[in-house]
Amino acid sequence: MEQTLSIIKPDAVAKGVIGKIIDRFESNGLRIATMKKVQLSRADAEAFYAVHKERSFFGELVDFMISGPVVIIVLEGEEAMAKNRELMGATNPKEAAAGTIRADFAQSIDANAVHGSDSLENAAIEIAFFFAQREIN
Ligand code: IDP
Ligand code: MG
Repeated sequence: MEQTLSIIKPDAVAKGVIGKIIDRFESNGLRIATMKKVQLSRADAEAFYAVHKERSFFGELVDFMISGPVVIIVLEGEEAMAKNRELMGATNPKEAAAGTIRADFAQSIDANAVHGSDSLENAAIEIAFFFAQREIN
């Protein structure tokens, strides 16, 4: 069993598609191990996306991630990390395969509905960034 981190980003929360996105996970064999809806601080967003701090879009990304509440989810299941990335679709929704979360719910490369850990190593780091072990079940 693997665990991975998903974030339903402010655009998708504002659109009212939290339930529709969670349904994609549960319908595809991913279990919700824990979740919470939070407003990230600027410091939270900068720390979470620190790997991207040299990228040209870092400032925009942080501004976007704190523009409204997000839903942070630990997904669990067989090959959860790769399965979640597959369900998400490509970073740019215009390039995302039909039927993926980003193709169906996202408009642009910055407001792209969901985050998903990109490796098991990063999944463990990202889960620990947001949750204490006792909150995960
Ligand atoms: P991922 O979310 O598919 O893993 P990453 O390359 O890790 O994509 O980028 C992190 C996030 O940064 C993306 O989800 C998107 O919100 C934002 N982003 C990536 N590339 C661009 C860009 O070229 N312009 C604006 N935002 C971007
Ligand atoms: Mg990424």
